[in-house]
Amino acid sequence: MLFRSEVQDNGKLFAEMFGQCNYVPNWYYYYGGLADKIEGSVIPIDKPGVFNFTRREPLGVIAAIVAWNSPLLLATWKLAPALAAGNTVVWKPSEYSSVSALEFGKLFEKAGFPPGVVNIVTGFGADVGEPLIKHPNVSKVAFTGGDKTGERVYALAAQGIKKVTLELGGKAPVVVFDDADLSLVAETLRFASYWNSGQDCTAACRVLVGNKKFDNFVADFTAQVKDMKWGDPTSGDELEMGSLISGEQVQRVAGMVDRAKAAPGVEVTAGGSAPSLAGAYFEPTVLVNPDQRSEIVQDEVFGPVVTIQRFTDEDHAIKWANDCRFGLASSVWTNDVGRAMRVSKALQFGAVWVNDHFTLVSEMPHGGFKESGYGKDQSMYALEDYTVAKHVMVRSE
Ligand code: TXE
Repeated sequence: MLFRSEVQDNGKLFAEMFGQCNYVPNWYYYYGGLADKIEGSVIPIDKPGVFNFTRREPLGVIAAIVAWNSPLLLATWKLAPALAAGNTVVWKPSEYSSVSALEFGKLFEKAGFPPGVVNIVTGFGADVGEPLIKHPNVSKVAFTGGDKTGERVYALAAQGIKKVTLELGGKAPVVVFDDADLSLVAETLRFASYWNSGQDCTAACRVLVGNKKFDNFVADFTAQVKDMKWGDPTSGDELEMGSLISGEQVQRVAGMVDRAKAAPGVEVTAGGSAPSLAGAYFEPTVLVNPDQRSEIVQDEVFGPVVTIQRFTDEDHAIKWANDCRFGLASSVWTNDVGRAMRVSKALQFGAVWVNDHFTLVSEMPHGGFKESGYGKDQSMYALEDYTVAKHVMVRSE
């Protein structure tokens, strides 16, 4: 029921959701194991007769407000560490995808969580999300969503001086050097660019390729994309892409692609439009040579669209990769370890994969630079973000 509800809510493939449902317990397992390892420290000071220590304490009530693209997984990234740190949570799923939250909530009851520890409220952001943020008992807001909404959430939370973590949009560059294994890149991006119909903030959507291998890569990747199987998410396991969340999301993506196609020098090598099918579909699309300052390169599409640009040297690649207001995820493809270390240091993104893209694990921090927000989901960093340190000094003589 759980994964079916999410497929029906947002058009995700069964296979994707089935995988996520098998994946989500990892986070509860990982943070369940950390719940009794939140330590303070005894700090020696040069002052006789005084005993000095710190404690890490829970914040209280956490408002967890999440987006629709991976509702259960995004909420898990907040609930698991928040609960392990001793907080209670009020979870507001997106109005587009609330069913899986209500289904998942039943499991907390089944697991014996006392009433009031995990609470779920559904509804629109302005009607339910804003009063939740402003509630005097809410100590922290953990938000995942668009950058404009993130700005609004941040401003509201400031009124109560509440802690905030913001997981906002992304525009992940994929920097492919001439010595990279082009087939590996093309095969990996066939998944990492179009998984969840590209509606993912870490999606590999902005490819930068060195001069020498540019044409080969465009040909390889275009062949991969044209070979993709996509359609009705309930119609078979061999599919690689389902539908988008809604007709308006399709219109939004189509508008951005149409404006990009109209620009001089841009070539569409795969897809490029919404097929005449019932439902919210958009063809897996590849656009070649858009201008660096164009909307399709600078703004988050949040759809199955990949741009490919050519760079001349390492400095040029880094400059264009960083020339973006987002800073969530990125990848570098090279077999030169020195270059991999140099470029991963220079990239202004919260995650840099080398010869990979999209692998996310509970142990590693996930969170952005710049307008992709701040604070971390996952890892010990997230656990600490759901506690506060207290200093206690005891006169002992
Ligand atoms: O976001 P919205 P959506 C981003 C993704 C895209 C967007 C898509 O890049 O831009 O999210 O999700 C609630 N006060 N990420 O359209 O509109 C709303 O009800 C309080 C990045 O859903 O921002 C929903 O529950 N709450 C991410 C949630 O905010 C408000 C991964 C998000 O809604 C509100 C996934 C308000 N005024 C998506 N307005 C990452 N970085 O990991 C809306 N909401």
